[in-house]
Amino acid sequence: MFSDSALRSLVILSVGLATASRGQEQPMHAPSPDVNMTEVFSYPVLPVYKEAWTRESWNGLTTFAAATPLRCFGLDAESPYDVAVLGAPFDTTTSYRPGARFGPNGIRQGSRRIQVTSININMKTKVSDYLDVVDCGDVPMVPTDNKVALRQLEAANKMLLNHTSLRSYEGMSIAKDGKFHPRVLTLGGDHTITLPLLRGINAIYGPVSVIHFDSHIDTKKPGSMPNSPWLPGEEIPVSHGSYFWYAHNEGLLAPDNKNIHVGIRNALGSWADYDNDYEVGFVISTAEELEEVGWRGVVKKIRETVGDNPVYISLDIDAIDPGSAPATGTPEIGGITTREIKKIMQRLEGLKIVGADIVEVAPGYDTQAELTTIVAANIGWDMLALMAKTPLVE
Ligand SMILES: [Mn+2]
Repeated sequence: MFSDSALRSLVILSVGLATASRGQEQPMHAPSPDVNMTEVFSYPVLPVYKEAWTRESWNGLTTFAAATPLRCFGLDAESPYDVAVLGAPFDTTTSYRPGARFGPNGIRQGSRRIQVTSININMKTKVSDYLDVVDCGDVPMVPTDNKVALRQLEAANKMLLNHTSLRSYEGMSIAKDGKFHPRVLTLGGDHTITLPLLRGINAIYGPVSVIHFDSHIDTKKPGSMPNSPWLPGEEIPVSHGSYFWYAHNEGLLAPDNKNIHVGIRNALGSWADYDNDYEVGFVISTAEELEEVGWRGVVKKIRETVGDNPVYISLDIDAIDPGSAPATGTPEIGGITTREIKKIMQRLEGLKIVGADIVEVAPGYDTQAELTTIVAANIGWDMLALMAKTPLVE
């Protein structure tokens, strides 16, 4: 056994020998007394480090498209903005593979190479020139009670929408109260979240036309499936396949079939589901139709359907072909390509987009290359560009 002092001598001797063998250099980990590390990491030596939120595309805290992070329900509740990005981490009404509760942060991660301050070449715009976009983080949604979780989102969304937006515009606002309100881009979450979101939209604008990108129609009449597990008279909970039926029944959708599904290709439970879908208020553009008439034909059909109505865009990532976007709960083959969705988004310019969501991104099923979250993030970025290009005036 060595005594403490003997051990210390031995260590010093070893370091000395190692130093000697490298020709009298200082030990590698000893900082040079001439370097002031505080100075190195502070302005003006390296100005990028002055702002704690500033980041390269691969580091730092992650908000959607590098939007300003804001504690929208807490300390920053009074701060004005034009668009709030809101995460809705909820997946307990999915019918097949769960996992969309991780969607919001997955989409933020997928957005690292796009910024609200960068130029969108296709859309010929720079979002931050027209809109102040903030990222409000995620609404706490309890995983053990869907009714409570959906109420939490409804309350949060209404809180954001009830603000007056930072910017106002020449002309009359299309809002019922004549004021300019912020718009919300919600990152889901399974598709049921669209129901509480539309309730908030309805309170501000009244019924709106919905452009619904999805491989499934999501208008299923509760209890209509052939082997319904619900007993007669039982209250049937809303799901990600039936929320539009509820939205129609609550008067949230524009009347006279001014709503459209785009990308439809799912198997139906029964032929009656088609009739029911029309009664709920939609027309259908199938994925096959897109192949036949091209993006120009689909854009024409969308614009003819929604007319001059206020528009809410709801995009289920399963509308996109699973080759490009595999990370979702109910994938269907034969979907929209990323080039097609970008072209369609671009040509929706001029529509009065009052809000939007991107749902059903379940990053657990994604590739190591993060394909799905990158697709979702880029579509969200185009949605912001559409909002930037059209103020909500009469
Ligand atoms: Mn859906």
